[in-house]
This record gives sequence, structure tokens and C-alpha cells, in this order.
Amino acid sequence: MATTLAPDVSLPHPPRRLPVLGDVLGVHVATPVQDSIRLARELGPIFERVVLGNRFVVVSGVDLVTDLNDERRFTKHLAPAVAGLRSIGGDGLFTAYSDEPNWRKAHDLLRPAFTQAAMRTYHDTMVEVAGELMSYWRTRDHVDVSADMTKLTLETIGRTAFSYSFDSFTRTERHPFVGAMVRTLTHNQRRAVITVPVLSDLWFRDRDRRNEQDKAYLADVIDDIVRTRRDHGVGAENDLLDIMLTAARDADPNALDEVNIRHQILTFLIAGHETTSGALSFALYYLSRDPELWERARAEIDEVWGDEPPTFERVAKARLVRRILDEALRLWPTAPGYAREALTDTVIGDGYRMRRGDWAMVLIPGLHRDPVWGANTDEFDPDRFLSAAVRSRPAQAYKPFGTGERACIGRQFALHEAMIVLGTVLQNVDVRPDPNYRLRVEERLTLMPKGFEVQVSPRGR
Ligand code: MNH
Repeated sequence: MATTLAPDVSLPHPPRRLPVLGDVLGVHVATPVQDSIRLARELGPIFERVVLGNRFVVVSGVDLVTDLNDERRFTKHLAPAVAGLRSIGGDGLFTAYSDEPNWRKAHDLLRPAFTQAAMRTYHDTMVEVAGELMSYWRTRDHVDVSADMTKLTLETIGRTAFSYSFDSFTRTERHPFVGAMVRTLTHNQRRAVITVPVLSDLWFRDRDRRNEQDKAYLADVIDDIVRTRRDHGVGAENDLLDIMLTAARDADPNALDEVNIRHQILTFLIAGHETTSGALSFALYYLSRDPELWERARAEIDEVWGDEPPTFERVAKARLVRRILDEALRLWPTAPGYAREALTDTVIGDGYRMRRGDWAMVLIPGLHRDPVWGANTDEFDPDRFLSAAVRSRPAQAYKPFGTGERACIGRQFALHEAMIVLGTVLQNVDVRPDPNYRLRVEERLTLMPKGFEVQVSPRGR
């Protein structure tokens, strides 16, 4: 494993360091992100954790992050947990190394499908799926928000990118794709982080077997998607899959081979739904706890959308709804970190030396609680995203979608979809939360509210 920061640079670390194990007290397998937020508060804008002899440097201060985001000096690093996902995502966009030829090819080939203008292509499907959620909620009075947002976002990415339905709202159990995906992501991340020779293989034996089954099942889903397309004819759907298959057929310079296309399909199915689902769930959590905010947001939707489903142009006019989403992603950026690796010997902040190849982790929820955000950084306040307030902060203070060339390709997609869904919920249903519910955040590859259930009823009853 590459080292992080020059070893002679001394950094704050958690107080009770154990022999061999290192800094393991106070950090739990299930909540590393939330524990790190607390550590950043106690230890400052940069700290280290040594675990089993491996050193991890965690950065959350805005000045240090501004340096790490400098594309001339740094590039994306695959942190161990992300590198562990290469057994699933291969050299697909998310898990590719920046110097792998397939990263550039796929980026150039697919980028045009993710511009703001390209969102027109997906708009009607997004509105349709939001409408299906409303129909589904009409048949229920109690819902688990995160579970239903996951149904919705998986359905949206399936239909828009691959013209493939997971039948999310017509089946009673969640689609087996979701369970297999969550298990295999968790497994491969843990496997990459817990690397004790021999012992790890023994400990993971049964889980390794289960993982092979899950991966085989995911491969079957991909087969089904590709086969369905070949049966219906390439070139008819004008979606992501068509872009990739057409380029392959016509020997486009950015053509991807069959194995890589399969990696991209799985990458988009996963990256294209978990994070948006969490963002929607957190936004609904904060909205549902603040009746005054709910009414203001609803009034805005009534004004800019009326009682119709939104046209493409009207989506972005809901400025308050957008600020609510931005603020939810400030407190709980659902992809909570990214890693940066030095391209040359360099220095960050005032004097932390990094040699070429050294890397550090950006803790996004820590960055989003930097003092530049004011005094009550844990408080939900959408007005932080009024334009004057945004202009008063450093440009790099808000990074929910990562940074530079390797930033999220699906940003516009996620925002357009999430705005449609939040607006549609405000427009059509009343939500009553359980007053005793306290936010609990589940950490897997992404962050998600846990056990967040609400009562739903048609608006105004
Ligand atoms: Mn998304 C990369 C956050 C929605 C597809 N995404 C990233 C990164 C972050 C991120 C952070 C950078 C990771 C890194 O540097 O290691 N993404 C989000 C969030 C949302 C999101 C918070 C929703 C909210 N992402 C989406 C959607 C899609 C998508 C929707 C697809 C439709 N994201 C990607 C892909 C990458 C990525 C693909 C990798 C891009 C690249 O490296 O070229």
C-alpha cells in the first residue's frame, strides 16, 4: 500500500494508540465516517490514524483541501476501500485509475450524455417514475423513506440509462439486485481493508463464497440487460447502453470493449442510485421535521409548477427546493470521501510535505463543517446556499460531488432527478414523521438514514 504523507511529518492522532493495532479505540467498523467527523472536530483540520501499521491521513480543513484539489499537483487516488471494488467495477469509470486508457475513452464517450442539456432526454422518465412513487404511496400509510427512495432511484437509472425496468413498485420485496449489490460492496471493501495474511482468508471463507454467488447474480442481471437490447435492436433507444454499443459497432475511437461495457453498466447501476437515494432521504428527513420550511417549499412548488408535473424548464426554478437539497448534501454528503495523490513532491497547507505518490483522504462531511460555515455547522439551514452566502465562502468549501476531472459525472442527473422527486412529494402528499425518531446514519459505501419511517397521506386530508 502506498504511504500517506511523508512519514517524518508528525500529525495529531487519537489519544489512545495501541501496540500493533494502532488507533482503533473509539472508531467502529460500522461508523467510520461519523467517528472521523468527531475526530476531526477534536484533532483539527488534518489528523492521522494508524491501523495495523498502515497510516491514513484525514483532511477536512478548507485550505488543505484547496491544495489537494489542485489538479496540477494532485489526482484521484484509489483508497484501499475503493481499490477493493475493482473486483466488481474493474476499470469502469468510478474504479479506473486516471492513467488507464479506458477511463479517458469512457469519459469522452459518455460525458455528452450527462450535460445539463442532456437531462431533457431523461426528464419524462424521471417524472414518470416520481409519479409511480406517488401511486405506490397511495396504497400505503406507513413508509420507510430510504427503502422507497432506493426503489425509485434504481428504477430511474435502470430505465433512463438502459431502458431496463426493475419493476420496483410492483414487487413487494426489494429487487434482489439491491441485496446482492449491498453485500458485495460491503464485502469487497472490508476485504481490502482487513488484510491479515492467512487469518483473513479463513475468517472470510463463507463470505467469499457468498460473494461469488452475488457477483454471478449481478453478472446475470447485466447479461439480461445486454441481451434484451440486442433482441430489440441497437440504436433504437438513444440511452447510455446505445451510446456504448453503437460506438463499439461503428469502431468509434472511444469504443469500449465488451468486458469494459459490462463494468460500466454495473458502475452506473450502483453509482447512479445509492447516493441520490440517500440525498433524497436526508432532504426529506430535514423537511419533515420543519413544518414551516415544508410549507414554504410547498408554496414555491405551487407557484412554479402549479398542480401539474413539471416541464423540464420548471424544475430548476424551485430555488428553495434546490437549497434544501444542497444543504442536505452539506451535512450528509452521501459519498463521504475522496482520496488525492501527489503527482510530484509538494507541500500542502503551511508545511505538510508530501512526496510523489503520497496520498490523503478528504473527509467531505468534515470539510462541510469547517469554520468557514459559521458557528452552528450541525444545524440544517438552506439559507447557507443563498447566492450572497455562497460567494462569501471559499470556492472549495463545498464538494459533495468530488473534484476535478474525476468529479461525479452524474451530478446534473442526480440534481434534476432529486428536484423532481422532492417537488412531486411536496406537491402531492402530506408526511407525518414519528416525533421520537432521532436521525441514525447507516454507513455502507454511502450514507443513508436508518429506520426513518413516516406516515404518508394524500395532500390536504
Ligand atoms: Mn457520482 C463520481 C458523488 C450521483 C456516477 N460521485 C463521484 C464522486 C463523488 C460522487 C464524490 C467522486 C469520487 C472520487 O473522487 O473518488 N454522485 C455523488 C453524489 C451523488 C452522485 C453525492 C448524488 C447525490 N453519480 C451520481 C449519479 C451517477 C453517478 C446519479 C450516474 C448516473 N459518480 C458517477 C461516476 C463517477 C462518480 C460514473 C466516477 C466519475 C469518474 O471518475 O470519471
